[in-house]
Amino acid sequence: MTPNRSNSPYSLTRFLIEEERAGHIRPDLRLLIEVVTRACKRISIEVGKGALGGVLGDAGTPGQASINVQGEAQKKLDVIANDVLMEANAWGGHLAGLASEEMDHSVPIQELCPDGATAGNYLLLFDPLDGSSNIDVNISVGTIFSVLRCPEGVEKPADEHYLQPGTEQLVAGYCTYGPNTTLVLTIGHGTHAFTLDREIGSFTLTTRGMKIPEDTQEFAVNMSNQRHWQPPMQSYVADLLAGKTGPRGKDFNMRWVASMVADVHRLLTRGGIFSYPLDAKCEAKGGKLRLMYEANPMAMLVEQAGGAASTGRQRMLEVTPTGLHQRVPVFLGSRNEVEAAVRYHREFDQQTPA
Ligand code: P6P
Repeated sequence: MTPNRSNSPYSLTRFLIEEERAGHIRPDLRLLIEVVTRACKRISIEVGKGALGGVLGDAGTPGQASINVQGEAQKKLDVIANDVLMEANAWGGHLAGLASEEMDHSVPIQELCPDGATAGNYLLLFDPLDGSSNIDVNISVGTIFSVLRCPEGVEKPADEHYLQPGTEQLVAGYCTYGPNTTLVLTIGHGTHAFTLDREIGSFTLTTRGMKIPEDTQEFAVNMSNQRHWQPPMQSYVADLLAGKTGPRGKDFNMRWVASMVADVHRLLTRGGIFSYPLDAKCEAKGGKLRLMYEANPMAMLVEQAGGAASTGRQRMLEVTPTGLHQRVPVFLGSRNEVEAAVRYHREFDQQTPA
């Protein structure tokens, strides 16, 4: 009897094989995605141990915190997640190199696997555990990743070979470790969600073709920075807060998880706008969030779901990178709301002499 395939769970592997047959991805890129998502399953297990796994709290020794290139104290799970992704990708032969929020510089595959892994065609960038300040209070965190093509003829990629605009991304995704573990992935043909079936250890397709509503009544921003914002952001949010009685003519709700993966997953699921604008505290660094492994992959996922992503003054995916850990202001989510926020910035700039 032929099994009733229509009822069998639609696994990530089956989805990727069908995308390969459709000519959307090459076999080596499909295998790279499988390696990265398998590492995310391992990270989900480590995160899920919580206090029982001795993995909470700060990395380093008592009184001697471990500080990463961002100047942030690393959590134990930041280091664990980074190691899981490095180990998983060391021997596969799919990568030419990788770069992480947790490491000062990119790592060519020859250094990652000295016994001569074959250099592959791709560059992998990731934030191994975004939102990790939430770990110790049991709030959702996640892994964000992005895949670029290694430039032709580059055997041993260095940092400058990663500095490609977001439009060059071949793959973008995140895995959120929350009440359930969900992978959200794009290979340039829509944004799709896969939920981890823990009983069989497999990601199962649960939403094909996520679509972000064009309008929203929900915004996500850290309001405690309000007094530090630039004038266009002050005006934009003041009008949101004025609600029905103000120029927007409708009331808005606010959410801020302080875990980008959680906030973005919400707006991909039900609409919204996520903002981390320039403020007096982060302006000198160019912003708070990182372009290459936070803003760009999220921008690709959001655009592929019909949303928009901007720095407030430029389409995110068209920013020309100048540094591996470059920071940018971020507005992304429901298309019409992002365009509203951009309009406040454009009108301010037009009225302000250069
Ligand atoms: P704040 C987490 O550290 C992160 O990089 C993003 O995940 C999150 O959106 C943002 O920073 C939170 O920043 O200033 O609210 O703590």
